[in-house]
Amino acid sequence: LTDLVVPGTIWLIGYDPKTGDERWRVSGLARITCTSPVVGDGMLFTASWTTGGDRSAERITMPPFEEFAAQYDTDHDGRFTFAELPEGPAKQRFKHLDGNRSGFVERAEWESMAAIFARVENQAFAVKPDERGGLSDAGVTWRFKKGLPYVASPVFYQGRFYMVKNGGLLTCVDPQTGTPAYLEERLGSGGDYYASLVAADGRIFVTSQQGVITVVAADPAISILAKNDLAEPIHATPAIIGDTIFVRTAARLFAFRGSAKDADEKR
Ligand SMILES: [Ca+2]
Ligand SMILES: [Ca+2]
Repeated sequence: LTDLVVPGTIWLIGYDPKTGDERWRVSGLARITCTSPVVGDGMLFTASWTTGGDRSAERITMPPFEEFAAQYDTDHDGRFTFAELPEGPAKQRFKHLDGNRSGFVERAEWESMAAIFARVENQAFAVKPDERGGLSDAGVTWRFKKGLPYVASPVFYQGRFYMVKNGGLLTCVDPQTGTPAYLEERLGSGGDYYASLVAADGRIFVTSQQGVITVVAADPAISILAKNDLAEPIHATPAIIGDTIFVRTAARLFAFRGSAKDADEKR
């Protein structure tokens, strides 16, 4: 059975590729999901994070329409103009809120966005298919809310699940139990992480937007093997073909190949 798996706001949805019909959905994604899910050990894993979605003091919530209108709908026409909204998350997202581009945020628009903000979850989770190959909330084996990536997709490699949080914090999770082998270990290379994690030859390659590729052993304890500063921004995910890793920086395409000495050691 093959499904087209599409992560979006709140929902991870599986479609029948032949008909486009929805076959299943699982809840628990962030408001904006940039990452791709990964598979391993007969499960599907996903991790997503967006500002304002953590269950903390910084979580963005929208008050009921009536409550907000009583305070800010100053001309009492039952909708908000940009000028009426106070400084804050709603005003910052005015274009997003005004879905029908009327120039006003109407009640329905306010309420649908409020429902999204109430439902989003920044988290990683693992989900097992049911006997029909469908995924649902009932099949979720664990959910994990730390060390989450924004743009960089996680990787499943040699029986472990890895993800990198902006700032250069690497987390390794046991895919069976959802417990971390290590949590938010500092790679020492800050900034954002756009390139997805890739793995080969017992190593995880973690690429920062500032251009540093940190090579970490695929072990249950953090072990940094090398750091390579390519001195140019990197947004693209490195590609591994055979014994060569291709890296596209802002201005160049690099190919790195294992040295003859390495090859000898492997024999
Ligand atoms: Ca108004
Ligand atoms: Ca509108």
